[in-house]
Amino acid sequence: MRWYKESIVYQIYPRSFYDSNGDGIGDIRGIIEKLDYLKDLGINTVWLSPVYDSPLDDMGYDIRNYTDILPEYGTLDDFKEMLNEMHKRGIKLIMDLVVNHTSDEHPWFLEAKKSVNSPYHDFYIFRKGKKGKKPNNWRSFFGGSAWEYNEETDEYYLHLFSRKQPDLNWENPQVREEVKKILKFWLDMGVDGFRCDVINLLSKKEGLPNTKGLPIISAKGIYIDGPKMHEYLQELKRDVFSKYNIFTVGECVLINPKTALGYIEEGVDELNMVFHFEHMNADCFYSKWLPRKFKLRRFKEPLSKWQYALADKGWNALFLENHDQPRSVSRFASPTYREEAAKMLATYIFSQKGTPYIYQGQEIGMTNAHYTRIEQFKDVETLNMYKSLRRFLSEKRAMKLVKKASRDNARTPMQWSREKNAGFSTGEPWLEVNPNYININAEDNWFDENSVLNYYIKLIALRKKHSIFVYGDYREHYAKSNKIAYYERNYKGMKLLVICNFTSKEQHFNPIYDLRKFKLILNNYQEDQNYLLPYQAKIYLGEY
Ligand code: ISL
Ligand code: CA
Repeated sequence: MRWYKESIVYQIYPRSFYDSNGDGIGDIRGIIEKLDYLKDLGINTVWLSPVYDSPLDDMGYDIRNYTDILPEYGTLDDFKEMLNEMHKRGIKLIMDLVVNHTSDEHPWFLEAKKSVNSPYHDFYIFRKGKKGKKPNNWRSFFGGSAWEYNEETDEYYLHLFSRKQPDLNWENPQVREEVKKILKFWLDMGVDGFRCDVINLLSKKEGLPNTKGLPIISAKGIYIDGPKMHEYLQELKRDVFSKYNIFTVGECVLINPKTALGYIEEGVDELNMVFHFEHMNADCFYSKWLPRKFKLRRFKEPLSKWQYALADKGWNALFLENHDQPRSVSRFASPTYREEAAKMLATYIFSQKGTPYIYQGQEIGMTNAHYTRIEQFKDVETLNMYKSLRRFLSEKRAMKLVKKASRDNARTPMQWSREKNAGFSTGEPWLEVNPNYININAEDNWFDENSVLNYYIKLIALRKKHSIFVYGDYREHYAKSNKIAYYERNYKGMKLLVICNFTSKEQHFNPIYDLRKFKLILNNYQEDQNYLLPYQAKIYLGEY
């Protein structure tokens, strides 16, 4: 059974989820305490962002030891207990697999950088500079050159992310063997799969040629979806993945459906599904750092394109948020209608065909951070970008961009209750809590029957009850509308209609079908007229 199709995933960013011991840092025992909350929400899979030993330059996406837990998060025994408690509740666990790079404090790198004769030197990508210049023109995703000088060997090493995240050399078979050992370590413990971090960056084109054109975008075929991607993934599948009944989702930078099918098409199954980011450009040009006004068509078009392209061939991963993206209600809707919009956005995205991913706090409609000073931000990308932006922008303008785009928008502590620090911690939180927790928190949501949380609970329950949500095929209406989103799903003589208003005005539209023949199974308002209220969302089910 392809169980991943019936998964409903909840992403936990452990540092900001729940602190069990008052040190201001979320931890594994904190997750254990909140498992009943997740069970009540109705999710059946957790994706856990990294809890491995790490110096935290990139908050855990820089791993120092792949088979141990960072002490501030807990111990391996805590981890095993958490896994066991999840399984008892029917919740599967997928881990974050970060193997494009390690931390520069990983023992392999500490050895590698000492000498060209070190057995670990070839675990990483070292190159001589060219006439005092960097080996090539590649740029880091976090700004600046992707090369850092290493004095001991008089070479540069490649880091597509921060300089504390040296890229592994996947050409080296020993690296691949080590990765397989890591995978087996966790899978043999009972872990149910992996979210594979920037997986389509593993293969770098031979000779590491310069990119020509816009940075990063022009890296397709060079270090994005490079020439040996299939070889590497096939090897992992053959030696590890195929031996377990697991779930894999690859995070893929700048990917299109055709390339994605190369990895995920049923029968190929190198990965079960991928995350693409095309709809994340609905309010920016290619990158969050180049914002523009949100436009519904720019949101719907890529999502529909993926729905049609994958249809019966592959499987979609559906998401609005993660730990790298600003909060969806702050980006895609008006703050006046925060609750209506949070429910509407959930209806729109999670009723499509694919596996839904809810990022912690999204289910109560959490918003972007309130920060106004750069000192309040902790994320390495944010701080690097701020420094670069300040070279040509005033402090005010740079801050405006940072406020909009920072990854810390998603990383403020989970808002559990009206208690001090939103009930996240009794100590000083590692990252400031958003003061709007007085109005936005899980406890109040729980007791309010019309809350965002209770809407998510209903939506998830419907998905479990009617298999049309999972298996129905997808057909879009009003594709060109910048105001409403409307699509249908069809399965075994049933039809589902999903109709959403993305504006703060009433919208009149032709419903296409005779709605009297359908049952309204979900509505984010009490009222039900023959037009749509601001940010209204409705789902109808009927035989057809
Ligand atoms: O977050 C981004 C831009 O703000 C993306 O470019 C992001 O860096 C990219 O999607 C890769 O993300 C993943 O790998 C990074 C890590 O920092 C992210 O948290 C992770 O999701 C490096 O491991
Ligand atoms: Ca703690």
